[in-house]
Amino acid sequence: MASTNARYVRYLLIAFFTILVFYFVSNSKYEGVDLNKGTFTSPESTKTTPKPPATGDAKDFPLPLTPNDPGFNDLVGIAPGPRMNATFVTLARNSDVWDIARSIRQVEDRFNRRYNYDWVFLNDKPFDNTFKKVTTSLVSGKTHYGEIAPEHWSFPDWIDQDKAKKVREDMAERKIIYGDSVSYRHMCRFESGFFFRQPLMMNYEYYWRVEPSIELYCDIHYDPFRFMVEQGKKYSFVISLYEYPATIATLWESTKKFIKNHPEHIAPDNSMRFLSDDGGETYNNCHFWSNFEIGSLEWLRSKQYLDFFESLDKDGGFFYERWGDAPVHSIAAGLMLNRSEIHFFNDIAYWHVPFTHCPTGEKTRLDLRCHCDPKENFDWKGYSCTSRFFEMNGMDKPEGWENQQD
Ligand SMILES: Nc1nc2c(ncn2[C@@H]2O[C@H](COP(=O)(O)OP(=O)(O)OP(=O)(O)O)[C@@H](O)[C@H]2O)c(=O)[nH]1
Ligand SMILES: [Mg+2]
Repeated sequence: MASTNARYVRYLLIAFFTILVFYFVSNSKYEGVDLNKGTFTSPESTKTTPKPPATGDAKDFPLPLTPNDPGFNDLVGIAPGPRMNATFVTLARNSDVWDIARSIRQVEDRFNRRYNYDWVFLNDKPFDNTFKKVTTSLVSGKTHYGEIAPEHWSFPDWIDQDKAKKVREDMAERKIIYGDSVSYRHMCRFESGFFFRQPLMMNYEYYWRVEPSIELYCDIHYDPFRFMVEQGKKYSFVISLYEYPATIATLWESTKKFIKNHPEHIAPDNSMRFLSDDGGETYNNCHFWSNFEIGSLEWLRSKQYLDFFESLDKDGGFFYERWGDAPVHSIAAGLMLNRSEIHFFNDIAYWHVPFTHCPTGEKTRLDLRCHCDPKENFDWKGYSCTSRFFEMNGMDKPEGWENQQD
């Protein structure tokens, strides 16, 4: 009798643990990971001082947006006030280490040394020790390193490989930039549909994308993440321009199909006028340049955005053409967000080869201690779409813009 009871108890325990294991496996797909465990610490790390926690109620520390606001000139030491649930994010290869080191240094010097936000690095291969050591030594917040799952960096099974290969050969002949590259296509698809649901990213609500070899030319006096949260912004940009039409020949057809299938996802006060000059019939190729982005991860993880990505992905243009993540994000933001949710950061001065955003207006540049050449500012030149953005939103262009048109 006693041994029968013991057997029942054993069966019950086994059943209980099996259910427990099954529960965790089936619920873990896009869950966050424990960041404390994931943090890389170099054996030679010199970071010994723990950072003082940022404290304070938002209302006690209003954002210093202009030189007249308290705290604007206080650029030394840890910034007071609350922090948002946000992270920097970089997709990179090990060979990008010195180029991303330059970018991190800029971001830290101009902003993050006072805010200490985390930084997530993602790669389709394991990061090597040099990459981790160098980047961890430069970032003032915690660093995390994620390896991308193969299904987020490969051809989906519905893609016809021969057709995709022919496209690459044809684009190579036509000398379309990155037209023959498979990895560039995986990169664009990953940035369009997967970076925001990597396990590490599930821990955060806002992201700031940083690429290798960028420059930041002005001090950032307030927390742009907090600005986004407090102002109800979901997506932001510093540079906008026209896409190379040969890379996205059918992207707008796919978009129109999506609009037809999902009218419920289209925002009532959308930015169609930024994207199209004929009420949505054709795409004018305007997009926000996505190598810089501060945005809401929750929005990218929303049903609206995921439905859009999945619809595009099924159409195959990431491989049958060379759809970039910039037009994909921009069309999504333009159609599925209200205009008030998209922000142009005039005060974040930025360079990614070959374009510069240098704030218009000498006073702004001096207040922000900028070191960019205003002649390089791309905003009002013919190939930029930023004028359209201003016009669509009825915004006044900053003083002096007329002198920067060519
Ligand atoms: N892990 C990984 N990262 C990549 C790969 N290709 C590109 N990236 C990263 O993806 C981002 C965009 O790639 P870039 O090569 O900068 O593309 P781009 O900005 O269109 O072109 P550039 O003008 O060359 O900068 C960068 O952060 C790269 O480091 C890849 O094959 N593997
Ligand atoms: Mg780049």
